[in-house]
Amino acid sequence: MKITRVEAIPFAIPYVKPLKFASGEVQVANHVLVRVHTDAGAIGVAEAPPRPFTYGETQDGIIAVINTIFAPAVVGLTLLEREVVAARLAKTIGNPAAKSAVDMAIWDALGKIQGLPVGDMLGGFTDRMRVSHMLGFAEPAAMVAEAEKMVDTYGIRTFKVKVGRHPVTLDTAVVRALRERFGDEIELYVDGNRGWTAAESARAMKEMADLDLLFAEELCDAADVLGRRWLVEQLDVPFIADESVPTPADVTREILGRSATAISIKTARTGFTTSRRTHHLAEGLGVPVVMGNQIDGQVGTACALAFGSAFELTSRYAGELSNFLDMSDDLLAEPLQIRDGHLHRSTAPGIGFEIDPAKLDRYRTDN
Ligand code: MUC
Ligand code: MG
Repeated sequence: MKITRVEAIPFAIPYVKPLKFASGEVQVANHVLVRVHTDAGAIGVAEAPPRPFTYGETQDGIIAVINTIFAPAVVGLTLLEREVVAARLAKTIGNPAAKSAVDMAIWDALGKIQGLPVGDMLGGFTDRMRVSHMLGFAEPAAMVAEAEKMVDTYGIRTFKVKVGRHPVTLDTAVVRALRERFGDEIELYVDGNRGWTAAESARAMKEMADLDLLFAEELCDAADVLGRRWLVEQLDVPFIADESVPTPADVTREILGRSATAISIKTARTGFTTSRRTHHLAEGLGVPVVMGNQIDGQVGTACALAFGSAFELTSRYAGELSNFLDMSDDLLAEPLQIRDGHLHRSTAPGIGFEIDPAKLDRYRTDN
């Protein structure tokens, strides 16, 4: 069960509908497929999505850090030494998506060798998750039309609306239009990706006070320490920390500092090993968790689904598992299917997906 090689393969798959939000936009999934080879023959697979506007990583940077630092650090270890892997990767600062993909590919290889689904190895709480869909910036009518399509085609009934534009009424009008169109048929929450100040956020939340929001996420920057605490104190919905909590220590700081009252767990930035720590911490602190999406492809979504379905706390709310629907294609031999608002995780060993070799050949950019 020894790790013999780690590959980092760049690929590019265009989005049919780019996602736009306050901190950036994604037109093409320029991700990195990570493959961990073992002496048992099993190959573990995961993907790393570079998000320079969130964590500073780039596609080239992810490949470089894996090839030059992470691969030499883990080759020779066994798949059971995941804490040794974590300690060695932690010696390098940052690079959350690169570290997470290596970690999840190791779990995938271990599951394949053991003949066990990773979701069961992690906790096995349920076999499915409710899906929440993210609505990126557009005109109100287009955002309502997209939500209608998601309700009609996939049965999705939870929507996270991207906000953070100026004037704030651009966004509050969208949320109002969605509530008017669907009534209490849908759950709604908002994510500002730090686009507003604390005062703008407070004003927007007052304007939306009658719209029955489930959560508000990262409306203003956590670096505005007192402003954010002032904002969070006056809200009557949980305030989710997302990009401000890439590590368990950040979760502790934000929650105990009263700058957030809920957290987003993203396997794309904390893998399985650190996401498990973050989950236990959230449970101990008594804060709600939402499984977030780092604008993942289907590989990353299968990872989030495996983790989210493993625990009661991470599967209580709908998980953000649908961004892949906006991509023109993907790498899986059997695409993920959202039905009746749910994604069911595979019962296959490992994370539970197979890469289609022809698709990888088509989209990889290193050949
Ligand atoms: C989200 O929840 O913020 C947008 C930027 C990022 O890093 O993740 C996405 C979604
Ligand atoms: Mg967010």
